[in-house]
Parts: sequence; C-alpha cells; structure tokens
Amino acid sequence: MSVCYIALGSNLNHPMQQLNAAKNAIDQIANTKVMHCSSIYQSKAITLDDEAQADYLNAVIQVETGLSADVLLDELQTIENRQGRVREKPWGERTIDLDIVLFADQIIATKRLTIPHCEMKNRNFVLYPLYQIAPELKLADNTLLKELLPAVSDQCLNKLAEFNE
Ligand code: ROI
Repeated sequence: MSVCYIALGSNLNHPMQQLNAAKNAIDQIANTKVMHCSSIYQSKAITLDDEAQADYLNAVIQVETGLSADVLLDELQTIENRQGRVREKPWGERTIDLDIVLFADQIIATKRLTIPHCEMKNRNFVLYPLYQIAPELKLADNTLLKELLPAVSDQCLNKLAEFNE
C-alpha cells in the first residue's frame, strides 16, 4: 500500500457539496481508503492575469492505495468528469479539481503526472491543509513541510468547516 495526499479544490456549483462528494467517491475507489481529512478552507482564487473568480474551497486528504499513481489518476479523473468538470481553460473555474500532490516518496515526471505537484510549494491552500494532517511530513528532497509554510503565510486562507462523516 502507498500513502498518498490528494488536494481537492472547487469554486463552482456548491463547492462544499463537491468536496464532500469527491471525498466519498475517493473512498469507494478499489483498493483505496481515505485515512485522514483536513478541514475545508476558503481561499482567494489564484488566477492568470488576476482574472476575477469566486473564492475556492480547498482541502487535502490522505489516502492509502494499492493502485499505481497512474491508475489512481485515472480514477480521480473519472470522479472529476462524473461531477461535471469541464476542462475549458487552464486556471479556469472548476466544479472539482483532484490533484495527487504526493505519492509515497515517488518522484514522477510524465506527460500527465508531475509528483510532487509542481505548484504545491507556492500554494497555501495545499501546504496548510497538508500540514494539518501531516505536521511531520518530509518531502523527497528532504525539506520539512513546516519549513515551506512561512513563504506562503501572507496568502489569505480561512478554516470554514469539516468534511461530513
Ligand atoms: N485558486 C485557489 N485558491 N484554489 C484552487 O484550488 C485553485 N485551483 C486552480 C487555480 C485556477 C490555479 N486557482 C486556484 O486550479
């Protein structure tokens, strides 16, 4: 089994419901179990050219899976599609975004998958929820997660709620 971390984000179509539905769907994936969930946070949208977008709800969950990262990604994309994700433009609004941020201690660089996620170090809405559920986490390059937090601490993030059981 591999321990992996998935970041969830939504700013369209009842984001709280989207996050809860996605968490439940991930728990239903074969050979995969949701072990820990962060709180759900509200964050200002990071966009290209400061395009106005609604705030996001974000969270990170820890899962254990017997699947490979590639097959897990297939499963996550199926869930995104089922929840009405439309891939119109990069950095556009989205009903649900499910990103594998870390997969065991693997480093993966393929066309469809970059792990660790290339933007995670710049995003408070990934680092803080991750820190909540894995405060002692060390990345494959030996950086401690907690050392990355000060650089993003000026970005706005509000703890809003917990996931439904
Ligand atoms: N901004 C925030 N705050 N949260 C996200 O999940 C998010 N996801 C994205 C982009 C458009 C980059 N901005 C985001 O994909």
